[in-house]
Amino acid sequence: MIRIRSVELREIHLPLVHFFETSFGRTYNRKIILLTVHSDEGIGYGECTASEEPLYSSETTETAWHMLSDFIIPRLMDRDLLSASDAAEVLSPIRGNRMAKATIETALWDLEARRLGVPLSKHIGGVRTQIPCGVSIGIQNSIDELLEKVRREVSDGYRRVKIKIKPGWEIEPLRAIRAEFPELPLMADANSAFRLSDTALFRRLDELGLMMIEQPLAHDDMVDHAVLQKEMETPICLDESIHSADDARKAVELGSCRIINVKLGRVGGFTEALRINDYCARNRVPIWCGGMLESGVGRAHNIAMSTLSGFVLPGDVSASKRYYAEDTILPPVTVTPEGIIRVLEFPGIGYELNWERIGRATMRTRQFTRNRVISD
Ligand code: OSB
Ligand code: MG
Repeated sequence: MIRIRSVELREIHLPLVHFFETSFGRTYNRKIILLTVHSDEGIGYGECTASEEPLYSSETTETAWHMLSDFIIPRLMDRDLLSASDAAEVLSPIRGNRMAKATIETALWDLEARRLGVPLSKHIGGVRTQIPCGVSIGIQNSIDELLEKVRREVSDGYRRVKIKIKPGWEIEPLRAIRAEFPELPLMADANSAFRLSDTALFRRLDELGLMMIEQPLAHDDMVDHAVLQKEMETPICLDESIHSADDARKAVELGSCRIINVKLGRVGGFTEALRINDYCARNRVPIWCGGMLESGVGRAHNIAMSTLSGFVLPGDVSASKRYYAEDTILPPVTVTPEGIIRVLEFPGIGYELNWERIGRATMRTRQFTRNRVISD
């Protein structure tokens, strides 16, 4: 039984070490909501993965703050949960807003794991003690700069390189990487920047032996992706289009993709991620953990999710120092020269919060206790 006593929301601002550019623009600074949940038995932490602007998803940091404050936290505080796995059902009448929901859903799983004294990875049924890591490299100013970045990541041990593509930045950068790294596990993420009328371009990419192409077409599409997948050999991986296990099933049945990127925020938390894992493991659809430029708390949740049986491909889960000079957790997440992260064996997410760093980054906080807000 989990009886929530209080919840704290905290908005922090963190500068990225380097800007991150996708087909929809550049991010220099992250605005992140951290959530702390207290129950009679203990504490849990969550991080909201919504972005600053509604470009990847319709959610933003600000909409998540609103949804958490006015609907999600009050609804969860209104009743006792038998377990963390009940939270998703309690929140199901609230449409959409999955990143906002996942902020507290993931915190409740952390709380429950701590109360049981087990690592979060074990509590969700994970089977790995270490996870293989990939990197996501944003759009660069030149091919030379891109190649320089790829060299650094490969020499740091990363097992897979993904680059962001957009119209005009696709074949050339990918060919340049392929020429220098013929065997590198390489892939591209378009973040919905292309149309079905670009099919000829994707057929040309088939020559490069990419592991997959992520979300080439519209963010809400499965039908055109199925048409495109039939026209090309390279597997399509869906990201933006998949919000639930039901979406995963539909995409697989339609032939819209052969691989799925799972993000805890995009699917609303661990309960739905576990359903996607089960469906995909049963149907032999490889999945991997996507990233949203998370700070340490979100990164730690991603590490736990990546230990599930279906996560057979390296994900976008990499070292803290690639994103932040000083992370919100201690120790920061590190990657070995072999390109793996060792899963910590402490209870819950396994990392301590770096309150000194978090304190300096905090822009506002809000406290909630059972049935009422006590302070702003
Ligand atoms: O599409 O996977 C994506 C970052 C922000 C929004 C969307 C995406 C990404 C990434 C970064 O690719 C992954 C990471 O956290 O390293
Ligand atoms: Mg993506």
